[in-house]
Amino acid sequence: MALCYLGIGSNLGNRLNNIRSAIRNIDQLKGTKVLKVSRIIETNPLGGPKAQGKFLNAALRIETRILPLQLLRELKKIESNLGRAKTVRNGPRTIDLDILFYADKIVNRKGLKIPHPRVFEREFVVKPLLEVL
Ligand code: PH2
Ligand code: MG
Ligand code: MG
Repeated sequence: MALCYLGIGSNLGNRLNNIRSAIRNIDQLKGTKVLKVSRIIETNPLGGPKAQGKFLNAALRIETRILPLQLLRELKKIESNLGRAKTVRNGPRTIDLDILFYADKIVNRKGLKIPHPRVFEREFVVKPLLEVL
């Protein structure tokens, strides 16, 4: 089992439902358990198009047997099941699921960097993360 920390964000559609559904879906992944859920906070959008709406953000501590690259794939499946469409970088999204930390692993691939490279620059990530450490 690996301890792993995830960041969640949503600023499209029913943001609260999106986040709750994502958490339920993550908990239902094989060999995976959600151990702790942060409070859900509303945050101003950072980057992306000027006019996009505010985000709800949260963080999770999970334990999982799924390895990092497969976990990324599973999270992308959940994102797309919840209706996330491809959009512009940092643009509005129904749901965004990011791996922040995965045990003590360092991953440096094109599609996956762990720890998440911008964890410590982003208050909307750090604040919820501190609640679930
Ligand atoms: N995610 C981004 C870009 N900007 N801003 C907020 N407030 N919350 C986010 O989750 C967020 C963002 C890219 O993933
Ligand atoms: Mg993100
Ligand atoms: Mg993402």
